[in-house]
Amino acid sequence: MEVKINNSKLELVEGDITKQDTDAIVNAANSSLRGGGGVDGAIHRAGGPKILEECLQIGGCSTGEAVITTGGNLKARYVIHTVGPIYQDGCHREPELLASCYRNSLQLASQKGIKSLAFPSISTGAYGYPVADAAKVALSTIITYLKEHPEIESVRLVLFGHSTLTAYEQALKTLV
Ligand code: AR6
Repeated sequence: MEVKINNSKLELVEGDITKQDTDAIVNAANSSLRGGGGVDGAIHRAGGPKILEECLQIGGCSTGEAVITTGGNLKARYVIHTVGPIYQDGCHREPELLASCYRNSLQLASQKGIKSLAFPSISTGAYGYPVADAAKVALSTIITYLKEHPEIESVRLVLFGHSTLTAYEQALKTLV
């Protein structure tokens, strides 16, 4: 599924984020930036040790914030590492913190002259955020940003598995 937000493209695809040819890919990291499982593990495996070296130099990242490294051996030139909230019950600032992840990642992209980026579904794996709720937060935050920032030409959500893709498609239909 693909929509236009002014002149920018927003697309939803099923796939593996490590294979994307966008200028940057976004990692769903943890605050230590020392790597982990899920999408974090896949990015470090595919990108090689250079990314972890840079992460260790940065030293850490708070929930809702984002930092940037080069892309190592990946096709993408940069990896933006952001730390999603661990879902408790939805009443512990989870939506606000998840929105910050997307917004701060997009702001870093704008600052670095990155024109295309790919996001995974942040927080909906190990961190337990219900996918339908996370999809609404992710897409509404991205759409708001793209409306004000035409310098970002394309945002791709790379969803792992068909049910996650379907949840994002349903959320997007209610927003555009
Ligand atoms: N490409 C795209 N999406 C993927 C891939 C991939 N290669 N692999 C998994 N996903 P998660 P979180 C999906 O757990 O919930 C790590 O250990 C996955 O199916 O990667 O933010 C970190 O170090 C799910 O839909 O991230 C943290 O400790 C989504 O990516 C913690 O997990 C996010 O799942 C972060 O948890």
